[in-house]
Amino acid sequence: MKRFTLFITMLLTGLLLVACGGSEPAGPAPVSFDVAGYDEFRFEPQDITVDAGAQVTINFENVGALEHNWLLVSQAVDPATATEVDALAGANTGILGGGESTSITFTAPPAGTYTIVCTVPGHAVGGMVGTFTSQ
Ligand SMILES: [Cu+2]
Repeated sequence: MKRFTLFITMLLTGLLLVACGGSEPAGPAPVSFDVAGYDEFRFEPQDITVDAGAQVTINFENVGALEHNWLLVSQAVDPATATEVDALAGANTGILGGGESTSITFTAPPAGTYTIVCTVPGHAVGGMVGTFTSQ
């Protein structure tokens, strides 16, 4: 009888391991944001908060007539002189003409605070900046 109990215990343990073994720990859920760029040198929304490591999609629309872009740079970079070269991997829409839109997807950087900026000369100084928080 004890052997039988042991056998059943081992069988159930085995089944449990099989049932649980296949599932990877779930990462943060993907997120997406619709962002508009305005000729009044602002983004809407201005600030974005995500989970570190999440897949982030930015659907960026230039609703103005001027050229604009949306990109993410380290806080060490001065927004006033930032260029597309400073963009974190994948976090750069490229320059869009008035009325154009595009989508980009990138992996949210490690926990910290980053700067959103439009690198068209004069726009960041005019206020076309925001805060991107990975948490
Ligand atoms: Cu701009």
